[in-house]
Amino acid sequence: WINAAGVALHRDGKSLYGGTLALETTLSGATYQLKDPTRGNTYTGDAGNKSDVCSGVACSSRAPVTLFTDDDNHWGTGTTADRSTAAVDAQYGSDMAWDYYKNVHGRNGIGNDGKGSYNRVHYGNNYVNAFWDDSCFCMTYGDGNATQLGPLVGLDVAGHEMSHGVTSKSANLTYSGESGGLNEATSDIFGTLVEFYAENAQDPGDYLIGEKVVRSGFGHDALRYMDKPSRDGGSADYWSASVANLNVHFSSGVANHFAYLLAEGSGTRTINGVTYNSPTYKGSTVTGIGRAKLGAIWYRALTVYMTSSTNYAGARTATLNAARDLYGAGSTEYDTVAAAWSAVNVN
Ligand code: ASN
Ligand code: ZN
Ligand code: CA
Repeated sequence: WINAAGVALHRDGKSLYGGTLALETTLSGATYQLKDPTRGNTYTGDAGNKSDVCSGVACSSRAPVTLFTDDDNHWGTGTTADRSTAAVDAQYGSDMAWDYYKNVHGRNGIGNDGKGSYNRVHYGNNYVNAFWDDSCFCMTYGDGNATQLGPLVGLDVAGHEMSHGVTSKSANLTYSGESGGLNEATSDIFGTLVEFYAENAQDPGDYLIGEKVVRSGFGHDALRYMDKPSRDGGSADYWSASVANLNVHFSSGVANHFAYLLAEGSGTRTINGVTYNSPTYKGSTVTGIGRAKLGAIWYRALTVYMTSSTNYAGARTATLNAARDLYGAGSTEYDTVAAAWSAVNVN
């Protein structure tokens, strides 16, 4: 129980996807709880492979959330044989999302009110999804199935889902049409920035979504690809009038592609060992301004300028306004926001 710096960790967990991780926990009597007093008491519980019974937003029953406990404060084993292992990943995902929003954007929790959320793992039976739910202000993770996806507790997936909570508390982008694509892209952008922020050698930052979660039967090595979203077989690389008719996880492609181009630029590039090749609508060249400025611009656009009905044209205006506020109207950053949107045919 020694971390990379040679410091003994008194509380840690062996995760599924991220190696051995430091955890903050709560001692209650003689037992430790998987509840983090340093991050708003965010906690993780076992849903016992039960499901919510809901019709729309009205639920007649909810899966249980049995708080994980441990006697020696060393959690999980690194495999699914121990039910605590996926809980370690989920709690870590919450930790990194909390830290990213707090330390990078000054946001105090998902709701910016200092309050933690909670996670439910082992939801349902072979449930192949994860979701944020505003009504419980909580995160839910399925175990996946044997062939397509494993347990959905990957760091970028966690960051994606919790960012739905941030969107809900800010722009509240309506989850259909172009605003729905922007809602999804916001979660992919910040899920990715959370992954880069964590600097976990077992799960380095990349512009792929769900690369840790997919299994060979899925047919792709990630759920989504930001450099060229059409790599997933369904997402749009460029805006057109028909983008609004796509599923929100595919119409998001236009903004994911914008975000990649804004941060990294067009053409080929290798980052943390992954090679990308990002095209542009008319073959223009975009020179990236880096991930930190992407995050600052998107966060300000989301929390200051976007509204529930913002569409792609409105997102262009919102991010230009944000770039003007942060860097000035004649800045390279402002001009690159314009160039990156034009490169995905949003003018
Ligand atoms: N995992 C999905 C998502 O967050 C759940 C959904 O379709 N809303 O996008
Ligand atoms: Zn989503
Ligand atoms: Ca990723």
